[in-house]
Amino acid sequence: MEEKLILQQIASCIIDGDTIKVKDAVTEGLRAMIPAQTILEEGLMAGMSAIGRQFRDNEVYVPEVIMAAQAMKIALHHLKPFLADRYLGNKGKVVIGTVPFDLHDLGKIVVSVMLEGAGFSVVDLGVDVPVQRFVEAVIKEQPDILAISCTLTTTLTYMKEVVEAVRKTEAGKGLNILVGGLSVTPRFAQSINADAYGVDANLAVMLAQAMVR
Ligand code: B12
Repeated sequence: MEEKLILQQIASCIIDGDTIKVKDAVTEGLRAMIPAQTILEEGLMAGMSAIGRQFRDNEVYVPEVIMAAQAMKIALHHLKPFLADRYLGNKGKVVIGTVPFDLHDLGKIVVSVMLEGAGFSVVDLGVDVPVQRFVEAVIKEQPDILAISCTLTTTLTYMKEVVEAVRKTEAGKGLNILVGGLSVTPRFAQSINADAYGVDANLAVMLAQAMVR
């Protein structure tokens, strides 16, 4: 099958929330020698953007979006070994999490997978992570980078709280803090004293690499 068609099929599996077919569709893409990065961007993310537009326009509702997110997670899990170059070695440690009360998971997962692919070891704290948990993780893990994700405009204020609380600790003083997510802007990132803002996962990787260099 032609590359474009396979990618469309992968995107359709995400849009339809087809948690069974999506794995086969990704496998077919890999067999057809489509680069894992292309499958991620032009298949999975394209599907997620489409469902996002449908959600915005009230064409689909929360259950459909949850199914799409489920399919995306399964696909990402399947694709991960092909994105990750295990021979790159350890480039540094990243602790990542989503701010309190924000349940949006996918952007953070994509960033994590891509960072692992670039040779970073990633400690993923999950979603709706309390401020104190970020602080404890920074003290315990002593990472090179703290990455914080925020999707909802209403939870942006917690990103500020996380940065402030982490900066107060010894481990957090010189720590590189990288922020991103749909509601974050470069200006906001600067206003809360984050070190960098990444608009997408590719930039997240480039910024993380620059931070540990
Ligand atoms: C999927 C989804 C959900 C799912 C989440 C499932 C899951 N497991 O993640 C569910 C159904 C649970 C959900 C719920 C809600 N959602 Co919602 N959701 C979406 C949707 C459709 C897609 C988001 C997504 O996953 N995109 C794909 C990922 C890969 O993209 P991304 O998150 O942008 O991440 C990329 C970058 O931002 C960046 N990035 C992300 N994190 C980080 C971190 C760092 C450090 C860096 C550098 C970069 C980075 O890199 C990523 C990859 O390139 C969007 C619509 C849209 N168009 O985005 C709405 C959207 C985000 N949701 C919205 C809303 C309002 C809600 C609800 C309040 C709805 C409701 N009325 O109940 C609830 C809130 C629940 C909560 N407390 O969090 C609004 C947010 C508006 C706003 N600005 O605040 C949106 C924009 C829809 C809309 N147009 O109204 N949602």
